Amino acid sequence: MTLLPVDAIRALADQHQKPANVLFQYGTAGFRTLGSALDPVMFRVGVLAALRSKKLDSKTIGVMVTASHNPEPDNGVKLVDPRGEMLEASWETHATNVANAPTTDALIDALETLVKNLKIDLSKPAKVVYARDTRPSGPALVASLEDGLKALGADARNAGVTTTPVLHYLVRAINTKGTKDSYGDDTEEGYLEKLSSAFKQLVAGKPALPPLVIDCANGVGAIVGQKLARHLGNSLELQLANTAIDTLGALNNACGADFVKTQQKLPPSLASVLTPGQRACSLDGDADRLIYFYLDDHGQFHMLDGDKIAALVAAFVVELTKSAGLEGKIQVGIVQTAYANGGSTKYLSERLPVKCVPTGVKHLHHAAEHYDIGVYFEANGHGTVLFSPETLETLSTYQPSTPAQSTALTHLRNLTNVINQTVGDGLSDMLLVEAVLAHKSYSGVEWNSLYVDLPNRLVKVVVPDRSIFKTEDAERRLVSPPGLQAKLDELVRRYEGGRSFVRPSGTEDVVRVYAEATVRSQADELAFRVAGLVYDEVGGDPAKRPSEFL
Ligand code: G16
Repeated sequence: MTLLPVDAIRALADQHQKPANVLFQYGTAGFRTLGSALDPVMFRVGVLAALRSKKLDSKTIGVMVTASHNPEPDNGVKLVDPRGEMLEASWETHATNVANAPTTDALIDALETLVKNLKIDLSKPAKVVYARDTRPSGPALVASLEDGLKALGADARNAGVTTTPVLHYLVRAINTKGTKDSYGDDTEEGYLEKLSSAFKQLVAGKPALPPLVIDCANGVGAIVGQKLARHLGNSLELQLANTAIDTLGALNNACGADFVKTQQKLPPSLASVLTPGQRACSLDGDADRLIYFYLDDHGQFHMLDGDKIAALVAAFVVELTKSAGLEGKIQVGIVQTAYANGGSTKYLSERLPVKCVPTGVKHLHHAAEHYDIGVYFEANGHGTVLFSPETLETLSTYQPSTPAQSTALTHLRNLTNVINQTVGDGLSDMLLVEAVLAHKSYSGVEWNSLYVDLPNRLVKVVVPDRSIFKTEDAERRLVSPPGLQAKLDELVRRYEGGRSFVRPSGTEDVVRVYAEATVRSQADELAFRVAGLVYDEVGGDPAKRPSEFL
């Protein structure tokens, strides 16, 4: 029987010791905190990734070193399962336990318990592929991760500096190589080729759209976006902005998808770039989110967020299934979270089945798998479209009876290739949106007019311990602290079209407050009043009470 290589683990673990009094948590998208605190976590994630691969019969596991939308001093790490999806939930608990083992001895005990309880066959080889974004703390953290992989003797492949969605793609491509489910060539180049050739076929014969401005958040999207632009040639002209990946402090700073979504305004750096009517979009730091926007003739800013993307894409997919003669055979459904704008939920649920799940791509992804074609988007621009295996089979074997049906079927097949079905992908989603706009001859104005957003406001409240906030009903109601939800209900009742909820963030050390109402000033006021309630509940310093509008 093969045993854990305890001596190798001990020797390397001693170089990555966990400080006392720090607690790590595998949250919404893995471990996320200050990059300077993550060294011991990285080592342990390396060991864990190797064990996960052994457990899954030597399938390749992915590790992504990124803190996505967070500010530059933060970093993070998440594990990717063999089909390119997020780590199975039960292993999140194992990851948290292993990360918090206080000493090397305790770590070895925790690993031995895990191997025993999960019956992991240690004689199996371990295969891991990893990548990082452009954060300055990335190289040192990758070195710690490599120590963890080395301790278990894993066969490790470094995919370098690339986007999170490319890493997800690589994991699935590696694990399906040479099978009937082959996902594409297992390189970044293979990813770019797959997406761009599907896009070119989708827009063939359509008038070229005017150039698209992409705010790359000064992150890795600038690198991969540049390569994508070359692959696209003249099928779509990309104008990359915010590409300063080497400027300290620039990442996600006053730019990027999170800035645009939360501030609901143009990144100041684009003020001199964007012309009225021109389409633009923002990626986030690792290019897994996408938010569109444009300025109208009066210079007024208009945002097209994840909800608007879902509405645009779902309508197109439904239209194509009808035109292909597949109506009734393929059911399209939508998955949203509590952050979905009330306007979008009303619009979509009048047309299609809509499900609401807790925040986090992993929750949306699993819910979307229950539909034949599942369109899932968080309002923050994180999402994708999933085609079930049966739907893919139908699309490949279906015999159209008219030329119109045949054309629609070809478009659907191309959509399955332009879309990164492993995870939300800013660049892939951008090609998807551009293809739909080209087909519909829509500018941002027509797209925006699908439905009207209710005014809304998102506020962060810093609290000493966010773990006291617990929710139910897909995070729409608080169960703890006791009594707070009743106060919230009472407040919300006073606002026309009012809706608000409170939840602890899984990626930042804050509690998030969302509010919407029929009128802008009321949405703002409601958000800040609810934030005030949260603040008082935890006994916050009255001098620092959230008070922007009160
Ligand atoms: C991550 C998750 C998203 C989630 C976001 C915010 O995004 O992948 O699903 O919406 O965090 O989560 P929370 O409100 O719990 O902090 P990203 O782009 O940072 O990876």
